[in-house]
Amino acid sequence: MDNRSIAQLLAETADLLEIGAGDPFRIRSYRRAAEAVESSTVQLSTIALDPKKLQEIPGIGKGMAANIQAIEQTGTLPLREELLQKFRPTMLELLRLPGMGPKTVALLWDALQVSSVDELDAAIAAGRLHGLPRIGEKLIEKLRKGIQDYKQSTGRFLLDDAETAAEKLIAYLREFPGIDTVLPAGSLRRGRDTVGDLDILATGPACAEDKVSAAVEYAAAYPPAATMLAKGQNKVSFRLRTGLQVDVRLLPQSSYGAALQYFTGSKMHNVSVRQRALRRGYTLSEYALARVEDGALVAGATEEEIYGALGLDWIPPELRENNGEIEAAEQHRLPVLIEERDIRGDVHMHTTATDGRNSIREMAEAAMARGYQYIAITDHSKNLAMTSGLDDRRALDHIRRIRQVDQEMEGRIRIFPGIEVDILADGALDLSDEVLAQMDVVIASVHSLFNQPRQQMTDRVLRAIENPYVHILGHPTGRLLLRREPFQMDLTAVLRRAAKLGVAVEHNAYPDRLDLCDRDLRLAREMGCRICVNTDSHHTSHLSKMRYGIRQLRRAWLEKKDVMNTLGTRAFLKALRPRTA
Ligand code: DGT
Ligand code: CA
Ligand code: CA
Ligand code: ZN
Repeated sequence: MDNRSIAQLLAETADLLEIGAGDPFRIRSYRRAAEAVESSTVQLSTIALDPKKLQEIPGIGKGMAANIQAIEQTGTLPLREELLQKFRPTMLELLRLPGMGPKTVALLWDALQVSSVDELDAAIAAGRLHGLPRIGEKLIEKLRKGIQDYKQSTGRFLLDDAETAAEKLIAYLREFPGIDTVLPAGSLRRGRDTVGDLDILATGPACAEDKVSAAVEYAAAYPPAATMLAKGQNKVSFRLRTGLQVDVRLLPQSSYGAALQYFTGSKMHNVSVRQRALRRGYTLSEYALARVEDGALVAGATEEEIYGALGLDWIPPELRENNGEIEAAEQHRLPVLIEERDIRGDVHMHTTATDGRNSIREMAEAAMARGYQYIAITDHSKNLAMTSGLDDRRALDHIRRIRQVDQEMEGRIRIFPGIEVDILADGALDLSDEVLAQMDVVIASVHSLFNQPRQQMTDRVLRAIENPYVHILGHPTGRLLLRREPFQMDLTAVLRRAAKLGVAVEHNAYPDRLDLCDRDLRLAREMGCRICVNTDSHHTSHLSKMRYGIRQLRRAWLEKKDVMNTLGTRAFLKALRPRTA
């Protein structure tokens, strides 16, 4: 275990002791040890088996050395576990609120039995904190604000962060003998653009009802788990250090499909499926699909069986939002959703000419490794000064360099010269038409003045796409997930005009953007827009973020034929807005 984690366990133990009004001397010794460990330059795990060496660290005595050894061996501290049994694990979260110390936590527990952030939120809302000793109006206000911030910061997570966290945990769970299948359910499985918490489902012989407790213990010992929230018969919930909550469920093979169906959601989809089951004389639960009259099991081990027994085709998780997928599954007309392997090229990426990290050639080679037939290099224009964006002259030089590398590739991959040209305040473009005319792929994007009034922004973007050299409208709403709302704009008007002009709209697959969102993508298709999915890579490693974009396209019901860059090189070029000039 790393020093920071050891220090955190010691500090938490000190906090818990203080909540329990423990011996001040003892409390201080834990705090001092936590600080010593945190600031130690020696990796404690390398000397944990040598008590003498541990005691050489100032602030660590004999008893504390034994504690650190226990942490290394078991991943926790007996005293901490004991105290967590006595109080509640969620109390440690309360302590993270500004203005909250162990004494206040103890007071709230004694007076109101409040032991979690949610309970505190409710108690404040009900005015139950008024009149408690040492709790004034100012502190209550501070806590209210702190709860808000806390909920926001632990609110939702980007899809790629959630997926990475899930993959690590899944790999860990699979190492346990007798666990063979581990899948994410919930919003991550449905590919939502952000994820609230992880719902992980595991099965295998070790998850059988009479054996499951060992697997539960193993899941609960997941080293990155920072706060244990609940531990049940076949379920463990904890929070990772990032604040991301994880629910792990261990299920017998016979009900794995039912659980996967239930915990994949969405809630609204499940409500519809359950009603359908009832109309057919079945009950559907997280354990099984069963007959109402005698409780006989109908299906449970796989999702296919369950949907099949209800007269439905299996529904891809991305569609399970109660948006018509059940009717479509009944009539066998679910779309054949686009897949990552359908993509033939990526036409939005940056290089060292502006704010990218790799050269033209490096980007091309990375794209070849992904099996692409073509890419476009689309660096920034001069209005984005902090990226050292290109002016007309540098843009022309860049075109020459791109064509040069394209030739050197000898047809193994095509590299199109392009640009991501800024849409200026009034809708004019940041480079001259003469230069734009020489680019094979022109993406126009808004990167500034996001707060213009709705009509002004609409006019601005409409004017930009009227420019005959624009092929693609880049990240059309400017949203940054968890950071910036989409800007105000009449998107329907923009999409209508784009469809008419033959300007494609981008789905920007970079996980901070995922712009257009799933709902707007569906609208764009309905309005007849061409759609192009790009990564906006600033590094060769970003090309693989394509998969997050594909998830959004699937959520928008899109098929291969709906997306331009599933076309081969020549067909793709032909599908770009024709140049009339
Ligand atoms: P999230 O975590 O906010 O990104 O979204 P989900 O969809 O992962 O929601 P979550 O974690 O609360 O629950 C996971 C799934 O479990 C949810 O999609 C459907 C199912 N589920 C949970 N609670 C309920 C419930 O009260 N009723 C029904 N029908 N399903 C539920
Ligand atoms: Ca979830
Ligand atoms: Ca959950
Ligand atoms: Zn951009």
